[in-house]
Amino acid sequence: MRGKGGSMHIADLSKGMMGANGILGAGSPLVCGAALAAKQLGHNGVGISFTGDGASNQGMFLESLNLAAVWNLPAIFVVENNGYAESTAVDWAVASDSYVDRANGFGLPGITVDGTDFFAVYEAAGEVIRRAREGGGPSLLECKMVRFFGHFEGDAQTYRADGEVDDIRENHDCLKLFRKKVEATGIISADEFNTIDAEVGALIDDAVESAKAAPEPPASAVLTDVYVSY
Ligand SMILES: Cc1ncc(C[n+]2csc(CCOP(=O)(O)OP(=O)(O)O)c2C)c(N)n1
Ligand SMILES: [Mg+2]
Repeated sequence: MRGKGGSMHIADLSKGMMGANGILGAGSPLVCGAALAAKQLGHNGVGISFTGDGASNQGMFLESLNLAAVWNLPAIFVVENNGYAESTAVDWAVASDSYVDRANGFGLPGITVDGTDFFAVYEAAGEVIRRAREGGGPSLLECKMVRFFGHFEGDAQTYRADGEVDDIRENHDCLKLFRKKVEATGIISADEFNTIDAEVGALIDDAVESAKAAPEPPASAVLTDVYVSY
């Protein structure tokens, strides 16, 4: 909150967003809890967890698949497979070639989809959400992704092939691919896309400028916005 936690600690309970988690894989059991609550309370909610290829090797994630299947929870486990966990390529760390096979081992159906294709993700997500809402239980959705950046600012990425990042930026940028597809239909014109790009760019520039211009917080604010008081 207010820039104190960094990317690991973004949460917005008012939108049902339970928060990112600095402990890899720890979000999955929480999502089982949310899905159990939805089932018990009889509302239409679906619990959805987002886990990286690395985090999905955590025991908690695999236990959550099992629990969700045993309790037939309206839970969806999205695996964002971007090929790397820090500097470890997925082939070095994940025994199975397919996350769907892994899910099948726990009794869950799954779908693998090109995660850079907005429309493919939309369709596949719709299918698994529908299944969960109709009482069909949990599913896994593997999104094949790419990684534009290193693991941290200044990561030299010596573990990546020459030209790999240039290629994915050129050919597998989900925003470029979305624009190409939508422009071809004529639903949104090139001019409209340029206007949107300029507006969003200006919003980001303004946010950066105002953050840089803001006064340093006083020492007395060190504990505010850090803990939620329930
Ligand atoms: C339990 C635990 N072990 C190790 C770490 C350190 N760590 C932070 S990110 C990361 C790699 C995560 O890889 P992946 O799940 O593929 O996510 P990506 O960075 O690709 O989004 C590791 C090992 C951690 N935060 N929590
Ligand atoms: Mg990864």
